[in-house]
Formats: sequence, structure tokens, C-alpha cells
Amino acid sequence: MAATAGAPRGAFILFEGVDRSGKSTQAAKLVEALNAQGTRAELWRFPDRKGTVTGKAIDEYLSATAAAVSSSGTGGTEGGKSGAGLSDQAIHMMFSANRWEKSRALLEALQQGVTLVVDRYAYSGVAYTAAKRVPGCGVAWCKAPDTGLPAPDVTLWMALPPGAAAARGGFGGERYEEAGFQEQVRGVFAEVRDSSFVDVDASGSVEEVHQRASC
Ligand code: DGP
Ligand code: NA
Ligand code: NA
Repeated sequence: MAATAGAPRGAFILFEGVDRSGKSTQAAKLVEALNAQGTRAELWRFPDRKGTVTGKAIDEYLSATAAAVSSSGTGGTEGGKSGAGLSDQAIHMMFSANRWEKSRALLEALQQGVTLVVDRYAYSGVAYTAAKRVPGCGVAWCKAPDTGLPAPDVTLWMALPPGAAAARGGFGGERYEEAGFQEQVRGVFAEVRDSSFVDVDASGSVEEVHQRASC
């Protein structure tokens, strides 16, 4: 697509939150509403599991069952799926590289005037790894590989009381989808939030949250 001369830069709107906080639903609804009002907007998500070099390994890593993970050790090749047994450090780099793989296209879209509504980004990157409490992999270590990525204009934080997300319809069985771990993730998000963060009360109906997220 040719760049429109003089088109205003699109906005980079990020949704962040723990699993089951409603990010994906709300991000999709916001894109729909923006397009309906004539704003060119696209839904992007991270990790981007398709169309990236790192996406397949990340998908294998997230899909691996707890049993398969504990028997594979670190760097194993469980079931031929080399992503499943990646070490915490290696998968951290994969998630970051996944964002870097898309960073040029992301900037180009913004420059062409497209507003990007993004479902997760580097704050998730820091929160999910730091929440593992692996020695040597604190917040500063976790932030390092994402340094220099395009920054969001606003981060809509899907705010829910502790336990509320887990109580919503259950987790899907992917790695990380466990209530205790999610509380640790929430704690790191609270520690790393910055001036881009705006809290959205994520409780109530999809329509109620949509009204809050779009004003
Ligand atoms: P989602 O498709 O949004 O549910 O994300 C998949 C899972 O991966 C979810 O539990 C959050 C986690 N996740 C997302 N981004 C990152 C990241 O950069 N690093 C790590 N370690 N986990 C992430
Ligand atoms: Na998930
Ligand atoms: Na989601």
C-alpha cells in the first residue's frame, strides 16, 4: 500500500492484562468501532504465532503440557517439537524477537496512518518471564532485549480484582494458565507499569467494558 502523503501517523493502542482479562475481545471490538467511525485500524497480537520465524517455536512452547515440559528438561526436543523444551531464557528471547520481527512493519503501518490496536506487547514480555522468579532474570534483565522497540501511545490496562480473571470461564490449558502464576504476573505488571498506562475497569459485560475502553 502506498503511503498517503501527509497522512497523520496512526495511533499505537496497546491492551495489556493477565490471561482471561478480556483483552482480545476488547481489542477486536475497538478495531470494529474505529473502522465504523472511519478510522483505519488493524488488530495485531503478540506473540504473532503465524508469519514469523519465532512464532512456531513459541506456539510449541505455549502448547506443551506440564507433563511434557517436566519430562523434556531444558533444551529438549519433546515429540520433535523443539520449542516445547526451551529454557526460560531462550523463550524470553524468542518472545522479544517475535516483536522485533514485526517492528518495521508496525512502524510502517503507523506512518501510513493506520491505527494499530495491539493485543499484548513488551509489558507481557517482562511480566511473564519475571513472574517465574528465575535467578538472574529479574525485571531489568527481562526488559533488556525489548529496549528500543516502538513504544505504544497508550496502554489500556485491563484491571480486574485478584482471582476474577481465573473465575471467568477457566483457562485453556496452555502454559502459564494457572491462577497462582497469574497473580505473580499481575504483581510484575504493577511493578513495571509506566506513564503510558490507563486503567480500564475490566469487570462487567463485554459491552460495558467496551464503552470504558473506547472513551
Ligand atoms: P495470549 O495468546 O495473548 O493468551 O498469549 C499467550 C500466552 O503467552 C499468555 O499466557 C501470555 C504469554 N505471553 C505473551 N507474551 C509473552 C512474552 O513476551 N513472554 C512470555 N514469557 N510470555 C508471554
Ligand atoms: Na492465553
Ligand atoms: Na487473549
